[in-house]
Amino acid sequence: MRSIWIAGTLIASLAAAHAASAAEVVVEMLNRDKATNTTNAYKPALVKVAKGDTVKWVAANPGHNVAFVAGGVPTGVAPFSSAFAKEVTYKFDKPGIYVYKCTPHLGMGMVGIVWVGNDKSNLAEAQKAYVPPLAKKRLEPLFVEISK
Ligand SMILES: [Cu+2]
Repeated sequence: MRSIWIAGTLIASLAAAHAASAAEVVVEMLNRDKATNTTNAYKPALVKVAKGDTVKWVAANPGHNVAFVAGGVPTGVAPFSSAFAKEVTYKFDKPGIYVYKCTPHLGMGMVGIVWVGNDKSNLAEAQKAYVPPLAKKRLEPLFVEISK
């Protein structure tokens, strides 16, 4: 439940910070999130941004990347996959829910969501996008947070 609380707090603070202009939100790629004792994790796993904002994933630990999950992003968004162990940025110009994964650690549950512009229009599709069981389990509380 702690992770849900963290995500909720983050959403509240980001919403306040994003009222004015485009911003950059940082997500860490970690071998272990010590706060939650979760291995192979994005921190935070759920970020809420405004349309036009950029997310920067920093390679706090090497060996990870960021790749959109097929069917887990708004219609018309091109596939995206970053290089391993490198910081990467992506500018979110289209509202909606973006489910992403770490290519080598998807089976270990390394997934995250960027939620853009409060848009839930692809929620059902994003929930149906295939990910292995552990990843699905980690996405569940994030989808609950978005569904509120
Ligand atoms: Cu990884």
